This record gives sequence, C-alpha cells and structure tokens, in this order.
Amino acid sequence: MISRKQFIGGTAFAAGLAAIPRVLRGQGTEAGTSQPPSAQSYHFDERDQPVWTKAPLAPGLPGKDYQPTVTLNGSTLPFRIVDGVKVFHLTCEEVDHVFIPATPNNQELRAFCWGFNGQVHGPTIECVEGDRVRIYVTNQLQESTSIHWHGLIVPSGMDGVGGLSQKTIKPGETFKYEFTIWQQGTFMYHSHDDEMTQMQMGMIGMLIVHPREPKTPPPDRDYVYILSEWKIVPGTRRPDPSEMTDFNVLTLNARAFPGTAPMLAKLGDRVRIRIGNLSSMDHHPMHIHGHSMRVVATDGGPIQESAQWNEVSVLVQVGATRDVEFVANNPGDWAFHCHMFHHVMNQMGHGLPNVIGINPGKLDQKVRTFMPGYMTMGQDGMGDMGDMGMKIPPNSVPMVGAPGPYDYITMGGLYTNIKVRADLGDLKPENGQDFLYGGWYENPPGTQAALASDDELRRDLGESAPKAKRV
Ligand SMILES: [Cu+2]
Repeated sequence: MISRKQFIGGTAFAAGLAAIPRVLRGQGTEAGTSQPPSAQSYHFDERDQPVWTKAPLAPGLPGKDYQPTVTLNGSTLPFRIVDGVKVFHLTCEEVDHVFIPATPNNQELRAFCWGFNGQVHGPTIECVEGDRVRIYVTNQLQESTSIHWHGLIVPSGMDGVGGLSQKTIKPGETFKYEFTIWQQGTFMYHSHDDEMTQMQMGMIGMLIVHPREPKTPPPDRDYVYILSEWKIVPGTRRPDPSEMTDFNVLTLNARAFPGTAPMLAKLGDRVRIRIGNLSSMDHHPMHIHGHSMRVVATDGGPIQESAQWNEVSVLVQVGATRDVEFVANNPGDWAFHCHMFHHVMNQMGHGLPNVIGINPGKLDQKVRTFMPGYMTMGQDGMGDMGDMGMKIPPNSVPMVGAPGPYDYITMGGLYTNIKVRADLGDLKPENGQDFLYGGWYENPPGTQAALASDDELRRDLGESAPKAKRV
C-alpha cells in the first residue's frame, strides 16, 4: 500500500495526467454531475474535459424547448439572439426598492438598494442546456464590481471573481462574459467584488438552465425564489451592509410578508419550487403545509428518481439551491415559510425586554408620569403587535403580519402562501403583487377548526370539561 501523500507526490507525477482521480474530473459526463470513482476508470481521458468545452447547440426557445419559470415579485431577463448566441444585458445600479407595499394595515417599507436593471434582486436568467450565452455587464455603481455565475462550470477567466479571474468592472464600464452552458438545473449569479457590501445591498439573482432533452414532462408550475436577509434600521432608507449577525428584514424574491405574492396552483398541478439562498449568514428550512415535497435536484444537478427523498422542510443552506416538487392535491390556502421563528417576523422585534407572563398592574400609569405614552408590551405574547395600532417609526412595518380571512396572520419575513384551487379563473401568479392576490379559500363545512360547543365538550371530555367561551 502507498499512502495518499506518496501517491500524489510520486506516482501521480510519474503517470502525469493519467493519475488525476476520476472524482475530480467527472464533470464531463452528464449534466455537470460528478461521478464516483471506479477502479477501472481511474485515469483522465479527453471525454472528461470540463462541460464548457462542448460545442453549443442552437439557442433553446421558450414555449418550444422549455416552459418558462415564474419569478414572483420579480421578472425574467429578456434576451436577443445574435448569430446563434443568446445575448443578455445586466446593468448594476442603485434601485429604490419596495420590500412591502403600503396597505391599509401597514406603511410602505422601502430602501435604496443595489440591484440589476432597475430591480432587486436581478431578473432571472433562463437558458437551455447547450446554449451559448453572452452576458454584458454594465456597472453604474460608484465602485467596481464583478459578476460570478454561481454553480456554472465555465472557463476560469469567465468565473467572475474580481481580481482573481478578471480585472474588476470599473464604474461606467461594460464587460462581456461568454460561455457555453452544458449543465441543467437551478443556479445563481452574484457580485464577487466587495462581496459583503454588494451582496448585502442586493446584487444577487437566479439562473435557470432547462434540460435540452427532459427525462420527465415539465411541471405545470415552476416557481423561482431567492432568499436573502437585510439590516434596515427602522426609520432609515439604506440597508446596513456592515451588519454581521442581526438581520431584521428576511425576504423571498426581495419581498417580506405581507409583501409576498402567493404561489397559485390548480388542483392536480405538479408544482416545482426552485429555491436559492444567498443570505449573508443564515440557512433556511423552508416548510410547506398541506403537502410533502420531493427533493428532485440540487445545484449539482438532478437527483435520480430512486435517490430523491420526501420532506416537509427542506434546508436550503447559504450558497445552495434546492428544487422541490409536489402534486397540489389538497385544495386550500397553505403556508410556505422558513421555520426559523425569527425569520418569519419583520423589524421591531429586537431589543425588547422579556416581559411575557408579567402583570404590569399600574406600572404603565406610573411610568407615564415621566415617560409620556409608555406602554408595557409583550406580556401576553407578541401576536397582537401587528394590529394594536401602535405608532411605529417611519419606513418600518409591524413586526408581524397582516389581516387574514379569519383573524390576524402573525407572520412576516420569509412567509408566503400557496393557494390551491379547483378553479383559478383568470388568476395568473405573475399578476400577484402581495398576499391578497387571489382572495381566500372557503373551507367546506365540517373541515375547519371552530369553537367547541358545550354539548361537544361534555360528551367528549366529561363532567369536568371547561365551559365553552361565550363572547
Ligand atoms: Cu430562515
């Protein structure tokens, strides 16, 4: 037996390229996925060139070669075709971005962020396996930038790491990236220069590559989400890019609930949700109600059917994407949200003393003698804080929620709804702006939790049953 060190130090040099382990070079096989090493193929041959070396095919067209995805509260980047190449143009610029539009229940939350083509985050780039793409990047910021194609296997000089792969793009300059994509799945793009500032200011986006010859029919609904997190001090108009841990606006496609448009599905639709996470510091377990999801792909490529798994909370870690699918067989209005409690609330939740369970008695009255307007909050829980009509600082929103069909929904941040209906009428998901789109599901009689009657309580819980509450 020779050790790994001896192998690398001696034998590998002697054998030259032939000794590069297969695990390092499997990218040339299928869809960019790595293959496990096998005894007889432990050498490098020309079939194992990186995928970008393969000759391109004719540009794949929407409606013909793929079913376009939908980026709710966002958009898809248009392209033109020049001599068989798909040409895209991204402009990096400051954007006055709305995180939550004003409703009768909340004021608007907006901030000057950095994004692409007038929006935050950047529009979704959509292409097809085998496409040759040329992406122009114009920098209209006050500092240099560079764009990285996250998960794509491209020539080293096209990888977009400022200083390493290329000269940075100075203010006013336009750079050209060009490569052939021979992968399929859900990828991302983002700034790779002054990363902390630029990504925390919004310079991220999704990049979808459809299979050239799909093994399964396309899903009926194909939604794209990018998750991120921000620090916007209430009353200010710019995210704080130097924040390292304490984020207070958590977003799906740069919207926080109640500013998130719902996903829509017709009963029986196969729904795919592609989720990418470019939050600064947090992984997000994205949880679905009413259904379980099959994890069908990662940013490493599709997962073969026998290896896919089901779960109701899919962990999307920072820097990763996950594609999940489910059949919408359960009509209703369902929650889809991060399961970290502090990721489903908005600003205002920080710096509060823990007073839960305390009876303030005459405390408020006494404190008001020297601090007019003082109010003890949170002693009964925080669910009422959204609708108690408190005066809040400008450019901030209630910590949680919005009025739902029956009561107040005490969620914010990384929360949206999936509305599954037998008949969607004229509803089109891409027309939704906020949580109200599509109205609310009416639960059929006998299928909804409700106040128990005295008869029911006595029948099922016996003589010691509590009395039904009469309001
Ligand atoms: Cu989360």
